[in-house]
Amino acid sequence: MDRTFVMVKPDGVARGLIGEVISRLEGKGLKLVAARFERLTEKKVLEQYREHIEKPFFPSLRHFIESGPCFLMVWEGRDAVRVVRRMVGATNPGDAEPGTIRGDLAMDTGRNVIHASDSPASAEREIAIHFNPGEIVTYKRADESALYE
Ligand code: D4T
Repeated sequence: MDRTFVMVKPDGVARGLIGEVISRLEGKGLKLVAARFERLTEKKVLEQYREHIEKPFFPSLRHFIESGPCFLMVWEGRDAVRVVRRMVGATNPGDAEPGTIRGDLAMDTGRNVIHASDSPASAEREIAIHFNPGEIVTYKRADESALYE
């Protein structure tokens, strides 16, 4: 099983979309293995978005992410990184397919509700930024034998 890092951004928190996001991922069959509500420090935002630091949109992205609490999660499942990215949809919500989280619930690239890791290597890196190994729990979902062959 793979793990991926998912974050409801401050716009999603302010709009009351945490439950909707969790519900979609749970319904798909992914397993929530860690979660925390947190207002990210500047240090964590710089680590999280390190590949974007030189980009023109970074100052506004950073200001926005630091503007309010985020809901941080780790989800587990077969091919979890790819599956969640497909459920999240394109970065620009105007291009995101209907049925995706951004396609259904967002209007603007700078307010696109959710972040999800884009590769297994990013997932490992991002999970380590936000969670200690001890915060990630192991348990069985009762429906696992019905979800996987
Ligand atoms: P995240 O990283 O938030 O899951 O988004 P994506 O993986 O889909 O998109 P990204 O890394 O290219 O962008 C990171 C983050 O920056 C915001 N952003 C992006 C922005 O505010 N303006 C922009 O022009 C771009 C490209 C949105 C997502």
